Amino acid sequence: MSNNLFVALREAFPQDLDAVAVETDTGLNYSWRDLERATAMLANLLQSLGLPRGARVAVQVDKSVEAMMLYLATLRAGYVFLPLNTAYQSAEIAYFVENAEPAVVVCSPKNFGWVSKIAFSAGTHYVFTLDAERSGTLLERAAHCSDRHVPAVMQPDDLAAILYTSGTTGRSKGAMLTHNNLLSNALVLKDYWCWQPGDVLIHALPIFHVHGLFVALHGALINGSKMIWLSGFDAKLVLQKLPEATVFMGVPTLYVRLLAEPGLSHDSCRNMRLFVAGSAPLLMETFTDWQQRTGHTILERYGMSETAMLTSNPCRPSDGERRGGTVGFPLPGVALRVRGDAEQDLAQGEIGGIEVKGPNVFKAYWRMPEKTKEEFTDDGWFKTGDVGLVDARGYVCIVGRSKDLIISGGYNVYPAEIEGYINDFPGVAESALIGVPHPDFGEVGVAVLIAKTGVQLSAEAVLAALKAQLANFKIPKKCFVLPELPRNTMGKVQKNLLREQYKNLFC
Ligand code: MCA
Ligand code: AMP
Repeated sequence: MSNNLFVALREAFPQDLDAVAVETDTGLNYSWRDLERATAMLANLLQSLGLPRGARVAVQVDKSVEAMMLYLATLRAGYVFLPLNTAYQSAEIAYFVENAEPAVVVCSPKNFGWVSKIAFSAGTHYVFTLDAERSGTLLERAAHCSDRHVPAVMQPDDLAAILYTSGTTGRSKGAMLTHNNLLSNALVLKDYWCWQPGDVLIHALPIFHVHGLFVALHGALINGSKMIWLSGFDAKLVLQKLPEATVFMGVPTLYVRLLAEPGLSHDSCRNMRLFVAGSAPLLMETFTDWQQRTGHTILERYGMSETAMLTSNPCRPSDGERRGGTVGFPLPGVALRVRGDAEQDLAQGEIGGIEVKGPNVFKAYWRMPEKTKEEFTDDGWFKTGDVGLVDARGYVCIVGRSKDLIISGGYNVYPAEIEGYINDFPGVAESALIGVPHPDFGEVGVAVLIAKTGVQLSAEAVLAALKAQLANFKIPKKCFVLPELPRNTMGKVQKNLLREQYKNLFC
């Protein structure tokens, strides 16, 4: 039996391969046979390149069914998929390419100029293009390949994907996820979330992160479920599609935006079975508003790029009730503990660092053995960097993070990275990026900085410089030049005081 994740997903395809597997918001229908043939052709293209075992395929393209097929083809061919946020600019891409050394890069035609320059100079031999209108050199080349392909035989611990998730200090780390990490999690969620015949998923998330690429996509595929495939989130479009679907997954911002739609009602959700939220804290207000407006109770779950899904509120009533403000119970097979600073196990209700173990927990960070060692305990538990507790009924509650991280609209923003860029701006002496509440994105970054003596700094100029270098979601929503920064007795910037000072900026 091959442990190739693709084989397990392929086995779940329905008998009738001519049934619709994906229906796009542009009115295109793809059958399961289309998925089978296209992934075979793309896998044959990849294998025709003579790539070494474990070769990485880095992809920075707009969301499309073909991009999804490229992911499945990479698994099918036995290579390692490396999805990259479409908002990343050249400095960010240069880092990922230098760190991961992909054998193949696939980018959008509009970025081919600068991406190919970075890739070729880093030693990548193949750069293809793919756009969201089904054109580009990747498909042109694949069109000549056979639509028959025997999936590569993989071992459970063979790499399937590398997902970059920045550390609180320094540069991004590549979380190495194996076929078994992903397959074990997909199978657990299929059962725990009661996927059933006839389920239809609205897929409105990006496919360069775990939520959209693994939790949503694997969920539908491993159940042989049709997907209504949106090229991006649009609240009105989701509302229009709800009566045709049964499952929706989103970050809290998506729920906040849907609640702002007058058409959201019990009636518009009458066909729906399950709403899942995660990637960032779901406010109790959103949880209760959703119940009142739709009659549905959102199922909140907790995961990480390093672990896929860790905990989940129950789906079936026999597993318990869904409780707002909690991320539910550790999933079957996941062990979770909360420990204090002295590495002692804490009793129920006590707040400490969340640590986990399980078949879903990643192997290591790519080519960073020291960083990997730092983030696992001596007895093999992964330190999530999240702070929380397990309450008297066994529900896990995340109350904060020990890692300096801002989660904005579901995207992670690492202050250390942004502060580095701000500090490089001429005339800046020091800076601090803090997260403050935001009604739409949940939390956004606000930058404060001090100028070198005698230098006049313009906050607008600093932001403009950042916009030219960094992905747009990382750009601080506000920037203030201050005479000084609050420090503790150790001279460390007191970000908690800054968060307090600016907490009402957007609310
Ligand atoms: C867009 N902008 C943002 C964000 N998205 N700024 C901060 N945070 C964001 N998330 C910027 C845009 O560049 C634009 O700035 C301005 O805000 C308005 O953009 P808007 O049109 O509102 O953005 P959008 O295109 O509608 O996107 C918002 C979004 C998107 C749909 C919420 O951010 C999104 O799809 N988020 C989901 C991310 C995700 O999949 N997370 C899962 C990670 P300007 O005009 O200056 O360009 S996986 C994970 O966390 C773990 C493993 C887990 O548990 O799942
Ligand atoms: P990532 O770095 O993209 O893997 O994001 C993982 C982080 O997202 C976790 O370590 C948590 O800090 C956060 N996260 C994911 N799901 C939730 C949730 N339901 N509630 C609060 N934080 C969450």
